[in-house]
Amino acid sequence: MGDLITRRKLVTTGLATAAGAGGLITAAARIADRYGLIPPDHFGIYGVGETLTYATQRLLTSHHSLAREFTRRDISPVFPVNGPPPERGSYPRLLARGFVDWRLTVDGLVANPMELALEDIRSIPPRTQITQNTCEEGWTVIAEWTGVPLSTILNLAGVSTRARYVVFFPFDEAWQSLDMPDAWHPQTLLAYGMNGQDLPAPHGAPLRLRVARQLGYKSVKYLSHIRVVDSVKEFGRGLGSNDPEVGYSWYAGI
Ligand SMILES: Nc1nc2c(c(=O)[nH]1)N[C@H]1C(S)=C(S)[C@@H](COP(=O)(O)O)O[C@H]1N2
Ligand SMILES: [Mo]
Repeated sequence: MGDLITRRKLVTTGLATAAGAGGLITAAARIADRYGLIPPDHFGIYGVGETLTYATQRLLTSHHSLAREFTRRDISPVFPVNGPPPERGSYPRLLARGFVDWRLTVDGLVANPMELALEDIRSIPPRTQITQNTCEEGWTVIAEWTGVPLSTILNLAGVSTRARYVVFFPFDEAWQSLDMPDAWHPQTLLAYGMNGQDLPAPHGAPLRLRVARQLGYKSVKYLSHIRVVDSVKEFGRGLGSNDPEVGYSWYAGI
C-alpha cells in the first residue's frame, strides 16, 4: 500500500511537472508575442526553442550589456578567413579600383536614404575596439577593428519608429539581419580597418559589420546595402538570414 501511494504520488508529481512545463512554454510564447520577442526563425525547424532562447536573452539581459574588450597584447597573430572575397558580380572591379566607385546604400524605413562613399564614412569620428570573433565552426580570434558605430549611420539616416530590423546585403550570398537592440548597440560597428590597417579584402573590404555579442556569421563582410525594415518576411525564406535554412539560429548570442 505504502509503495502504491508512493508510486501514485510519483506519477501525479510527474504529470504535474509535465503540465507545469507545458504551461510555462505556452505562457512564455504568449509573453514573447506580446512584447515582440519572437525571432524571425520562429517558423523554422527549431521554432519554439529559438523563441525561448531569444525571448529569455532579451528579457534577462540588458540591451546594452557589453561584450568583453581586450588589449593590443591579446590580438591573435593569425586570423583565418571564412568566406573568400566574391569573384563574381561587381566586387572584383570595385576592389581593383580601390573601392573609389563603391557606395553603401542605406534605405528602407529612414527619413534620409543615403549613398555613402568610403571617404564619407571615414570622415565620421571613428571608434576602435578589440573584440573576439567566435566562429560557429570552432575557432576564435581577437582583433582590433576600426570603423563607425552603426548607430551613427542610423541616426544620420533618421530611423522610423516602425523599424524592427536592419538587413545587411553583401556582394556574396551571406545576407543577415539584426534586431534594433543589436543594431543600436554601442559595440555594433561598420568597420573599415583591422589591426591598424585598411581592412584586407578577405576580411571584408571595404566595409564589414562587427557584432560583438553574436557568433561570427552575423558579422557580414563585403557590405553593399543596408535596409531598415519592419519585417524580414520578404527576404529569402523570411527567416531573417540564410542560417536558419541550414540549421543555425538567426539569433546567435554568445
Ligand atoms: N559576406 C560574408 N560575410 C561573412 C562570411 C561570408 O562568407 N560572407 N562569413 C562569416 C563567418 S562564418 C565568420 S566566422 C566571419 C569570419 O570573418 P573573417 O573571414 O574576417 O575571419 O565572417 C562572417 N561574415
Ligand atoms: Mo563563422
